[in-house]
Amino acid sequence: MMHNSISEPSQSLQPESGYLQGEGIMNSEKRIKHLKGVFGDDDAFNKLDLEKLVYKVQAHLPVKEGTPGGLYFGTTTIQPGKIGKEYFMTRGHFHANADRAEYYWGVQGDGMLILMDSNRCTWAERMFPGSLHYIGSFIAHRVANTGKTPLIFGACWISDAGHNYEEIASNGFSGRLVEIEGKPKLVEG
Ligand code: PAN
Ligand code: ZN
Repeated sequence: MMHNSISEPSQSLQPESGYLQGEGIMNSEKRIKHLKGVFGDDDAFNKLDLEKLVYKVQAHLPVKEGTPGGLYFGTTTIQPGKIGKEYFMTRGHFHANADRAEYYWGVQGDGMLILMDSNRCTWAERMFPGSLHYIGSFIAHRVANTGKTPLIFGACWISDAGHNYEEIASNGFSGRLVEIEGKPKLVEG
């Protein structure tokens, strides 16, 4: 049987800004106060305004978390800034089902996708408008804003991926992205 109906989509995505609008879009924010222990320089961290916004996430989560076969879609915006020498960045995570992959892509601004495998080997890929990043199985991922304007990136991940934040909260990444002589550099620690 055919349904003779043409409808408008329930959600929309502004291509320039990654902004999501419509039914059931989830919004969350991470301020300095939510990011204790994420950055290496505690003295610099403690001097900052606890309410300062570091990043926000918009997401469309059309199926219940953990459903096999579904997809999630999100936009993350990271403000420009540093804590000590380290750029503002996301907490970073492995997926709870660690073999679940994800795509990230750059929308606006300049950044770095920091990746770490299960042997704690860390590397980074430059992010820019139009850059495309396939984050394979068993790879922890976080993004730093290395520019002077907001860094916006898109993400698409599997609805039964889940998030394991504990591993990174306990052991961190093996490398940190810091600014040295005005340029981003990955250093031990
Ligand atoms: C992204 C991230 C988002 C925020 O949607 O969840 O960029 O980063 P944290 O979750 O590390 O705070 C994603 O990777 N989803 O799986
Ligand atoms: Zn992820």
